[in-house]
Amino acid sequence: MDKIQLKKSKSDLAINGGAPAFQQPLHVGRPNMGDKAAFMRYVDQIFDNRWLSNNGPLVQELEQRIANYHQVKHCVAMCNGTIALEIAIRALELTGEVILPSYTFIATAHALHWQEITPVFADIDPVTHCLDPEAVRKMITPKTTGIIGVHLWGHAAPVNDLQAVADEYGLQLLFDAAHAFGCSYQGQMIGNFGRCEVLSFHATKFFNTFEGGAVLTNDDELAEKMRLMRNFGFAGMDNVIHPGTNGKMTEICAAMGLVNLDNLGVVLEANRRNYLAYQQEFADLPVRLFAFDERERKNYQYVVMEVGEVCPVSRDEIVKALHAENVLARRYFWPGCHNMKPFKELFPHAGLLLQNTQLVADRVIVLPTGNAMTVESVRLVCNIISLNLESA
Ligand code: T4K
Repeated sequence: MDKIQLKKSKSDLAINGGAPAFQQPLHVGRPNMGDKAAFMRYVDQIFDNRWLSNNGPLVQELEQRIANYHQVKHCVAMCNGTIALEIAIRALELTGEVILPSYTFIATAHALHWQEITPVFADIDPVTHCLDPEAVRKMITPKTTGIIGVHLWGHAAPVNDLQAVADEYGLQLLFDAAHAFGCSYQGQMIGNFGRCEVLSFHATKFFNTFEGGAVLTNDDELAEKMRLMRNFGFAGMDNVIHPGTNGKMTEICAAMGLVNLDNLGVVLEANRRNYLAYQQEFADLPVRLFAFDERERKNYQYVVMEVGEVCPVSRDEIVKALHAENVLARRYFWPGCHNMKPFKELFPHAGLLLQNTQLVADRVIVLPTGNAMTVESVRLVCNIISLNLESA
């Protein structure tokens, strides 16, 4: 662990020739790790059982525990969140055009494009960073079959308003809940909204299984269909009854998940503690910390800072200064999916209708947190940001 010493003046900053604040890089998305000894006991069990994949006992136990945690009927575990999205999209028989935000991780758009569905980007609310239902309404055409809301940073998309739009036009609604493990909307756990909701258990997430993901749903038929699809459509030996792919989670990933589930309270407390420390340090700075609804359950996995017009230094200058100090802050999800090559080529003028997306994508810096991060490190990160603002 680095010895923490606050910097006194702007001449101490690494961009001005000072020593970097941290000897080891401070990553956004440093994995939250559970108990290693408990994980090794699962490894012994896996070796003893010689059961490695294909809906093994640990996967089944994990599914049950995640479904219980989210108070939802079904959890269908998958090898990662992107394949889980693709399987959900196929299971809902989406075709033609599907509306989604551009301000999301590229996987949301790729999952549609990979299924030969046109992703149609709608603008977001600049405060919540989630889809704006009125902007969605404007993008509906006779080819639209669905809407994907994204619960960005673990903050729920406007579920009821999106459902109203979906109902009015006869569209399917699903959610990319990759960031929203353990979060709620109007007091009800994520997993219970739309036709289904898709989680990611990637290493960088609040809850990880190394790689992994799942679809949560209360729909028995849909869950059964997705279980078939993730295992090549097999219904028993030699009997394929549905088109499918390989979306299965392995036992070793499930073991990591079971260990990390037992550690969720520790991670949540660390994230909350770090978030509150950031909030306290930012109180007097001309930057905004993304605010969560206090009435909802949240995981605080993303600490999102916004650099607005009143800030004397640009977002990119702050990121550069943080990187020089070994704080590997991220510009998630700049420049927006519509500006990434595959979609820029498809829709060169999409940006014209995405003004809030552009605004937010140019403002955001995601800062490190998690149970590998201490309050002292948070103070030092904020001290660096504060000195940079002074140096303007
Ligand atoms: N929908 C949304 C809204 C998503 O955010 C994501 C994934 C998905 C769908 C798709 O779910 P998955 O198919 O991934 O399950 C990362 C993750 O790879 C990605 O899972 C995640 N979103 C996205 C927000 O972040 P990058 O490009 O930032 O990854 P990378 O390699 O730069 O890693 C981030 C930081 O974490 C680095 O500073 C290093 C650190 N790190 C990473 C790994 C893997 C570690 O310290 N240890 C590790 O093991 O995308």
